[in-house]
Amino acid sequence: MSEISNVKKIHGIKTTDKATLANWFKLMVLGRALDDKAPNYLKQAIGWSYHAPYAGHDGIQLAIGQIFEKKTDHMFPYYRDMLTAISAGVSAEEIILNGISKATDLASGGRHMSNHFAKPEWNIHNVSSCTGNHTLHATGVARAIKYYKSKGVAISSQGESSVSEGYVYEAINGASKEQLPVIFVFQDNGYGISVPKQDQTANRKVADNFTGLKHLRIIHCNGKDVFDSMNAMLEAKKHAVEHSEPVIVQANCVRMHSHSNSDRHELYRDDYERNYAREYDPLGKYRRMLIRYNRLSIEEIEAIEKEVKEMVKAAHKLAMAAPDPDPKSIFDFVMPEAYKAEKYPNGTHNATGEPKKLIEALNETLKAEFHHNPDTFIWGQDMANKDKGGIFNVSKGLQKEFGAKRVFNAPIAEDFIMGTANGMSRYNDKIRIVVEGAEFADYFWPAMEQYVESSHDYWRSNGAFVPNVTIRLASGGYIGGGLYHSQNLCCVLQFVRAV
Ligand SMILES: Cc1ncc(C[n+]2csc(CCOP(=O)(O)OP(=O)(O)O)c2C)c(N)n1
Repeated sequence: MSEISNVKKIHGIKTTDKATLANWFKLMVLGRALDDKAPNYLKQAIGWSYHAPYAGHDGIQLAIGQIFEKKTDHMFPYYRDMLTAISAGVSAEEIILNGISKATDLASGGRHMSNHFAKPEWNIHNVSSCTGNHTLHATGVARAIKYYKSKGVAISSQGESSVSEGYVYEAINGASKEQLPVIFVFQDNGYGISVPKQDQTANRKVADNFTGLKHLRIIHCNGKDVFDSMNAMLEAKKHAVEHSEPVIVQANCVRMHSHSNSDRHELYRDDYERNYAREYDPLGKYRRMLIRYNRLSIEEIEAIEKEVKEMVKAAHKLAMAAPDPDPKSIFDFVMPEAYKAEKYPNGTHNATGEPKKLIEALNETLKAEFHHNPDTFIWGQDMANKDKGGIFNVSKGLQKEFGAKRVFNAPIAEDFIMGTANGMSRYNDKIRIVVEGAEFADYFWPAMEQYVESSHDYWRSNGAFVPNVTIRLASGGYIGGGLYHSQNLCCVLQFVRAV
């Protein structure tokens, strides 16, 4: 068992301070009160149609929220991260507004699935339900954090099973290659819905799958224990910031309840296992420790519990009175206004009066825009190679002129190319990104996941975020290399639709 004085300092506050310990307890009690109350909204047909209870993940979630600094960090919580959001400062009312899909829900104005927490103004980002794909966004925004020399970190959080997704590997490989300050938290509760983790990967701790990557620190902790989790997250942040390196935090948790309200874990977990998970209850353990080590008296603890009850009641009342989304607003924020191509009107002919080739025009426009806007970036496969200028010559001379930090090769990982563009453009509104989405248009398929994701960010965030990304794809040029070097992607997309 961890010692109560184990955590030294958090943002200059000694955590053995009674006030800090009491505040942690209050946040944990508040989180649980909402976690336990959420299913009632569905039973009463009010909303909260999706709820994934976090009970059993309390230590690590409290710690993620506590180390998050809204001025400098960027956070990507997953659907089970209710306490993470509360610990970061999201209020009880805001959690309920999200749960019951009100118009004033901060994450999406009630558009997104419930239990997907966000607060854009604090850089707590709205993530999709496509589990774990925000690892790419966290990596992308960490690229901006590093480029602009901010002191922050990006924090991505997910369960251990979704680490099986290829894009998670792409994100961690890319973060290690670029040495980016991003923390990947794996909250390991042993299951992906009903699938035990031994069906996901051979290692018992999925973080061990990444031990061979350079510039990557891996920290293991007990995600059920507040102090061990705080130590782990503090160390992770310190390391990521001081060394500009990614860190994986593998946090061992238990899932005290079913995966979600549409799952029944008694169908695949026996009584013994369910009791074992319940007995681990991190909140109960923390409460007992506070009393045993004389940090808070029973009376003080009960006063906090009473105060939280009142807070939840008041939050419920306010959230219930909040407006529902207007059905007429459903078509708002489907597509941002189309860009008007009027900035460079006179470039259709070269100096000798000949019409310009498309490749020349693209190359010149890119250069003009890179001069005009210092917050412009481009990356892709095989496009930043001295005098070669990419396989189609479009990027010729760009890296030489604008440097390797703004113009660079990406790994052969199309989803990474797209996903980190989406992520980096979250850093601020000035950033403009061009990606060569694939070496030939036909190879864009692996990036479809992030392409689709990016296409609904605007709607899903209720207009709060649109990725400022231009995708350039070359199709039909040079060789006639069926099946994969001469297809026009638009035709293929049409074909798929026709089927
Ligand atoms: C890409 C994708 N595939 C499948 C799903 C359906 N799904 C939702 S949660 C989940 C299990 C994820 O388990 P884990 O990552 O361990 O997180 P936990 O829910 O246990 O916290 C699955 C398969 C999804 N949301 N996204």
